[in-house]
Amino acid sequence: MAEDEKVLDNYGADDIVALKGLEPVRKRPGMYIGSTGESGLHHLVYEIVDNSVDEALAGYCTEIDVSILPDNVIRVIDNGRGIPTGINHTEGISAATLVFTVLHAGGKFGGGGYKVSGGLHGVGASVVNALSEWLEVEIHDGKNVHFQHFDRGEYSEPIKVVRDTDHTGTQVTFKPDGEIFHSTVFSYETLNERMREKAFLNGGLKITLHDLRDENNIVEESMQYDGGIRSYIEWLNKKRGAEVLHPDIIYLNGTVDGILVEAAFQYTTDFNSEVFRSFANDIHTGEGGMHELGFKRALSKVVNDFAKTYKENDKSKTKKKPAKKGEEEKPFTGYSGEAIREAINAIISVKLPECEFEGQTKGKLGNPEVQPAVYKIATEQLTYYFEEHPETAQIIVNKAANSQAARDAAKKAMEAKRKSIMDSNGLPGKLADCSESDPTHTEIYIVEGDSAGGSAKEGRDRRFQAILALWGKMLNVEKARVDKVYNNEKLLPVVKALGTGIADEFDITKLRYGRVIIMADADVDGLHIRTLMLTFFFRFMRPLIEQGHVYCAQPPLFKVAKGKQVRYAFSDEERDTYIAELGGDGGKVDVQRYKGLGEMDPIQLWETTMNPKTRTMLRVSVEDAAKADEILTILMGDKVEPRREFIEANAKLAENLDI
Ligand code: TTJ
Repeated sequence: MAEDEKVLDNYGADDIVALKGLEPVRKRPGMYIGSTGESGLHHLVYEIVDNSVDEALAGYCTEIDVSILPDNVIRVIDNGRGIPTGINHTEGISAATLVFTVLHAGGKFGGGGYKVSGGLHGVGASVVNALSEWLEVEIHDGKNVHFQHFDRGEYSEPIKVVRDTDHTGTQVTFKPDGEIFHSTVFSYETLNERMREKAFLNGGLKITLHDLRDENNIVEESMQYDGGIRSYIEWLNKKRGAEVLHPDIIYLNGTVDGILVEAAFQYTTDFNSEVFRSFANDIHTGEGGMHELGFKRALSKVVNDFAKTYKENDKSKTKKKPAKKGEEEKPFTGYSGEAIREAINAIISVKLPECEFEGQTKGKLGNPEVQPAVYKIATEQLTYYFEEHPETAQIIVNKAANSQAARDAAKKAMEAKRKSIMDSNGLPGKLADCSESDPTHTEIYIVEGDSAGGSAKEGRDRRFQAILALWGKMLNVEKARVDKVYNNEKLLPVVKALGTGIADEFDITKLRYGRVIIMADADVDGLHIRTLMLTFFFRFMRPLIEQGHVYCAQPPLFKVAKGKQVRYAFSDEERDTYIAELGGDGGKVDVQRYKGLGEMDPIQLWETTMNPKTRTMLRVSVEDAAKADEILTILMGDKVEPRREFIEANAKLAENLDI
């Protein structure tokens, strides 16, 4: 008994040391786990699980069990060798106790091998201990169960044997500290996603996740993927609903200078996407880095080498047919990396003794030695794979050729489009500019359609009125994304003509016209273009609206005439008034309905819509533009409910809009 007390006293002294060592963690938790929000909370679990994954990587652990217990207590169990419990000679206390009480103690044990723990924040079990209201560890060494309890990182009793056992493994149970975390409620989904990723990245390892918080609704899933990252590719393709371009998933792996490299990829038929998912020591590197770079270089090299060989073989076969003059083939310089990667779905995973993470979000692998390591393994094995599977190689090379051709064609078309839109002054070719240049006097009419543009051009006062006719395919308002709209052939000339630039670069002092007037038909198409233009101004040139520069022209709907007497009506009521007025003496009154601006001759257009002395114009307010933005968003958006509500509320408009 006395001896026990003595031991206890010794540990009492260590107790203070342990607390001191972990004090900074409780003082500034964000420094160690990134945040004290959701992400930091879940990080605690990963930090503990990673220790078991390390044991699995060392080849001694095959199963990890993670449970969310009632009251949001977490329990992690593995079937590894168990944390060593013996006395550490330098420190004079149990190695297991050190793991939970000394910062970065994890690295001191079991040197060598690959460690996924000590990654992004690199903190280990002691940080979890410091940030837990309580934590308990049970170590099974095949004979005895060793147990220790901690409160906020402190212990008052040493690790001790509590019972017998016939197996080995480690179990850690902890309750995150409500004094530290904003919320201590775990998300099953978040943990499930991360555990699945771990299971894919460590093929064969079985991870089971249980949610035992609600006894009436127990949730549990076991994740084990013998195919590792190959299974990951398969799973991702299935989840995306992507069709594959070739049946086999290409897999490579190897080790160079202690760097373990694994990559798996498969092409899909989704030609707008290039998916790269990379990891370093199981940590997702969202910003890529040296491993991605090495892989991409290798892929380009091998695909282009094969493409060249195919072309040479092809040429030697068709030698007898000499190329026509002027059609001489250029030497093959290779497909671009982008063309080669189009439609790829790839995962790259490296494991190395120590990762350096850099970049904005520390999501980029910086270790320079990783690039040549990945490059070497990937070029060698991919070359071998292509030789062994010529059909797959051919599919991939053909896809690269097609992607390159499509890119070249698109580039050419873009270049031609740009040239046709802009003339030599950098102004849109379709702009009929005015002769004055003082923006306090000038105005620009943005007109939909060539015929209306023609009338406006003829009818205007060319001294201060400029006309920009928009042409090209009517934008599909429902489908067009506004960010894409910017590059649209309809809107680019507007940006250029106004001279202000957009978004962050918007500069009102560069505005070339004091009044920007949208002149569109009073029909559905006109409504489309107005909504789109206003949304565009609202999002990208808001000060233009705020400062009152934007107007909508009001073309008349009817022409009411009797002989030389002419009235223009802007509504049904007005039309009827004029009919009564002109027809008062019984003569024949002619009523013409304008279906579009194009139906008006230049003089009529000037008189009714463009002459500052006689026209009516509506100045667009920020509220008007915001409304347009809202309508466009609802019509384009993928949320069904607001769209249906909107359409129901605006049944008439919806009918007209044909949606
Ligand atoms: C270290 O090298 C000697 C044999 O045991 C190795 C070891 O520490 N294995 C180990 C640690 N397996 N599992 C853990 C572990 C498990 C959990 C849940 C938590 C922690 C901190 C460690």
